[in-house]
Amino acid sequence: MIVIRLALGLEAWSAEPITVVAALIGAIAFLFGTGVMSDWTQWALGHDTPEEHHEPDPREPGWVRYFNVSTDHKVIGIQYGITSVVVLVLAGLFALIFRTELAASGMQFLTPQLYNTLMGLHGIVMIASILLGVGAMSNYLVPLLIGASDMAFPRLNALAYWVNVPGALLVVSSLFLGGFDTGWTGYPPLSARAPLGMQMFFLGVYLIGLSSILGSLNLVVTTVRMRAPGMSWFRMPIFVWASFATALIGMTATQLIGLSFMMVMIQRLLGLGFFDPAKGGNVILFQHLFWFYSHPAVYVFILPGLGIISELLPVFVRKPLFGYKWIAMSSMGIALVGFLVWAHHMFTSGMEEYLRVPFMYSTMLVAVPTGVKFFSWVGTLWRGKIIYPTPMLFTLGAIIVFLFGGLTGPPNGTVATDLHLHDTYWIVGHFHNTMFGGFVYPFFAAIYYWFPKMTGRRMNERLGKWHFWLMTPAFWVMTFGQMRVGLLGMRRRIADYDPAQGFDTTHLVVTIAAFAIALSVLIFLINLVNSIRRGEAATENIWRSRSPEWQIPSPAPAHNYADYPFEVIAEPYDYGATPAYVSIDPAAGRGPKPAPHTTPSRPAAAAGD
Ligand code: HEM
Ligand SMILES: [Cu+2]
Repeated sequence: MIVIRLALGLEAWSAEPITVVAALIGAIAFLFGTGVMSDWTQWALGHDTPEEHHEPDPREPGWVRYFNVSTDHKVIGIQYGITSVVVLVLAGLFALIFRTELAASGMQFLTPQLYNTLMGLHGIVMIASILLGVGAMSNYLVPLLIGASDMAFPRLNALAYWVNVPGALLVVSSLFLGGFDTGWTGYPPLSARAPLGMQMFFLGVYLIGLSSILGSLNLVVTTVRMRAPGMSWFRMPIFVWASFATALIGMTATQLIGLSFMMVMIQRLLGLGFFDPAKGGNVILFQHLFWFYSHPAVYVFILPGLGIISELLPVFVRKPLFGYKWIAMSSMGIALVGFLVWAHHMFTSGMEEYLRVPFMYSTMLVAVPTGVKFFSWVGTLWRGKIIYPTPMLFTLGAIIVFLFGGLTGPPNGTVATDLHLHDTYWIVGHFHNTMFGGFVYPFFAAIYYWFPKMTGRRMNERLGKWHFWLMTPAFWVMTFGQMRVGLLGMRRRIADYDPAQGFDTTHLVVTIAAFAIALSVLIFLINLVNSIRRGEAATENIWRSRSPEWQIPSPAPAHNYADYPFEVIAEPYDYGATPAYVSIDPAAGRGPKPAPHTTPSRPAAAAGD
């Protein structure tokens, strides 16, 4: 880099390139230090690298596994999950700080620069939390759901997780290196001259994106290659379809945001002019690259969540999933259409007029596959025997919240209305609706639902219900408040507003609601920690689900189904039908497998009711 800088007539070194290179070296050193890379280096040097994947050491306390590099997809899934929750809390704290600043007009205790940094950090750290949460669900669940013993590339899986750690640290370190005032989008020209924190933000997000690409590749190969006998494409539990569609997006779109961020980094490091009009660059190019990822990325956030909804509904309604194939195809449809709509974020950016109309129509097209999902959910609920444990509450909550997120979308995708709504708090209300409905609610549902699988213990139902019934009304107050001030003209991404506009009361109410959500999450955390240690034992199939992961003991053994005969013999959601979905004989247990002729027809393990 010194050579290039000298060739371009710049000073050989200055603080910024030194810090960036040091941060990069630090991140790589971290990966070597933790041992993520040792297998890879061994292999590159021509040594044997047997796969380290064994039963946990009984002498170690259980939690130690989760702080070490492991290649077991279940451990990695839980690592992703814990990190996601930690990061969610951090991002939530950022929100509470700047939300308090907004509670009244006039600047109280933040500077505009710090406000913007916290707001941008809240946004990007929440997004990181979602990506980690998606990683948690797909890593933990997909191999279990398709009857595989692990992911296709276990070491790559570990690498994909551990790259996130330096990534997240770098993003947060930007707070101490001058911050960045661009929000989470990092648009130039502002980002080309923001303080050094900007570079740490770019580098950190870059690493997180790398993780997402690696994880997606692994997931696609796992789904295509690792399915158990009898697990045809249309017999896969529906969450697998959702993750597969998500992984296709992650694998093909993430490069674009990586590229756009890298170009700004290089522009800053080497004085090039990609996005600098004075040097012949083009700022709109950044927006195209950025949104070509970032729009499909919203489906990376919500498709797995919608998959969780479709996965859990049949269990608590005791009915088949209505229109299974349609739901599977709708995930693929959403993934596909998601690529055709990115420019709806740029209606006000000064792009060519004639481009607006096709982008408006393609945006509206997303409603078709999404509508299919709603019909199927309603069809599944129709005349079901519904029960309401905590995961079901969160599932139903997700449907209603996401419905509202969906209904507030078309006004933003329509050019005429978007010209008014763009960059107002209406948008903030809209996307919090989609994010909570598409990710936050389903993620909580998934945690409550699979917690017994992961730990062999139950979470406390009473606290779970407190969590739900406190979070839900507070959430509605918060987003309605945001939309209201938005419609009245409140700009987003600003630290202050004019008291004459009459927003003060609504903003105060929104802040109070935000604290109530935080309180509900606190209840959840207490429940989580308590249940890990003292929860009621739940080793068997407590939800009476048909799906395969519940037919083996909890927590699942190290190699999932290695000790159990596994074959898919029926449809996944036929509650009410007699044959089990997979033929697993729990009684076969460890030890030698029974000879096939001694068990001509295995007893149905959990044949619905
Ligand atoms: C207690 C809960 C939350 C509160 C009070 C809250 C509040 C806010 C506020 C006030 C903004 C600033 C908007 C602006 O000035 O433009 C914001 C931005 C943002 N929030 Fe949240 N939020 C919460 C939870 C979440 C969650 C759970 C997610 C994602 C799953 C999320 C994602 C985002 C994103 C991506 C932005 C960036 C907006 C931008 O770039 O302008 N937030 N949030
Ligand atoms: Cu979009």
